Amino acid sequence: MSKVPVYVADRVALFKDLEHFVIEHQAEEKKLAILLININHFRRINIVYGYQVGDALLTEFTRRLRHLSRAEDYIARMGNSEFIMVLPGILNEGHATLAAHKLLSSFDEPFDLGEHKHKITADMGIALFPDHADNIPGLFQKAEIALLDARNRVQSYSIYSDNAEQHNFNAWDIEAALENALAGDEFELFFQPQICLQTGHVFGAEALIRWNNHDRGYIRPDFFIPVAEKNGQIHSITWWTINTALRLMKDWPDSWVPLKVAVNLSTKILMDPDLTDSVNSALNLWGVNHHQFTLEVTESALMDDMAASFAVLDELKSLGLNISIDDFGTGYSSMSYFKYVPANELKIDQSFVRFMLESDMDRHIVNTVIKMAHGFELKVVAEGIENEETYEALKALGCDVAQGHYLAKPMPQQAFMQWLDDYNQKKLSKD
Ligand code: G
Ligand code: G
Ligand code: MN
Repeated sequence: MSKVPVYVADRVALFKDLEHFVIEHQAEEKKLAILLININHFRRINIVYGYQVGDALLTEFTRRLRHLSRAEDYIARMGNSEFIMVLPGILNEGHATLAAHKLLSSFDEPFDLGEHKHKITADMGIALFPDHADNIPGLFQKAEIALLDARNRVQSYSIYSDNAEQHNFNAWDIEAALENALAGDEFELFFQPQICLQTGHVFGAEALIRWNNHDRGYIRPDFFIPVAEKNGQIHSITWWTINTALRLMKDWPDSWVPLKVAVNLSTKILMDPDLTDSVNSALNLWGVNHHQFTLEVTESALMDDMAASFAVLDELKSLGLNISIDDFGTGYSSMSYFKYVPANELKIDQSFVRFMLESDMDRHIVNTVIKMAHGFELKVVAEGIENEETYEALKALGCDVAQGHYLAKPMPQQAFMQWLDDYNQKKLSKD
């Protein structure tokens, strides 16, 4: 068995080592591509299985990279889960794209890690010489920007472009833009449907904020929510989300059961002394039944200050609204206190659901969480369901509620109402 590739510890030496590529390419018409590749959620593999299995994954990962590369390509490990590939002598950008596709699709096949099978995903940023920079450090910088851009997309690779640089928020005053977003009416609320797995009825929807900035288009919440949490704007954004969700759900047509709406609550808001009163007032203002409103709190938010957060959730729950523990399974919390958690619902993190058919471990985790949650009389929501097989598997495991691209992506109010109508029609004709 080959050894785990060691890091390139000395970046200066690496850059020097790669300089000859640039010199050779200066003389010819050909291009040079730098690929920066990162294995997603690698740390979790080390945590769940241990380093030995993590190392086996790195070894197999490197083998796949080598298997698809040419003799003249250069491969090195840059960090814990980050690799670079240098592809000399390519003719155009299309060749780099082709290589990216080939590499990424080689990860579709689950990794055989001794007793376990595990499916991974990776992101890739690509920069080209001489198009994007005329020296090695410059190319690496552009590849980093492209990698950041790739993380921000559905497609998991990105070639550097000035457009990608717009996602480099160091170069953009996102805080100032965010200050203007509410007044400028730049926020939109999308809804992603949730279905009762056992009956097929619509359960409700998760409300998800979208920021459509006048200058830069859609900016993902992963980017701007942390900024808003730091500068305090998360408060006004949360109240906008809650009030908009309640206002819009008043227009939803009747379904089999009164539909629920779920809103994500930032950790920063959970400790707001006015939280309970404000939520209560908003529900009364819009005339929405407390049982139809759900607040999603991440598992890690609860861990920060368990006693305090449990007290707040207790108060909210006693008002009659629903509490859902979001991203469950990623917070490494201990099982022992779960009998005390003031919640109605657990949402299994999508990273476990996504590959539960390919990964024995993920399926095992999902099954265990469902059993445990039911033991504590909590409903279980699975999100990140992308195909029918996963939907059926979850149904067979006794999971309660389903959410994911297989059913529908998050969408604006009008599209959501249309979707509801279509879904209910289809269901009627099937029953
Ligand atoms: O919708 P999307 O997959 O892009 O969401 C990315 C992250 O942003 C998710 O973790 C989601 O919970 C969070 N998010 C989406 N809308 C809101 C919101 O209105 N408030 C808060 N605090 N987080 C949100
Ligand atoms: O962190 P939180 O669980 O709130 O994140 C919810 C986000 O997950 C939603 O904004 C939605 O865009 C995303 N999501 C939901 N279902 C799927 C899915 O099936 N596939 C992918 N890739 N994302 C999903
Ligand atoms: Mn959520």
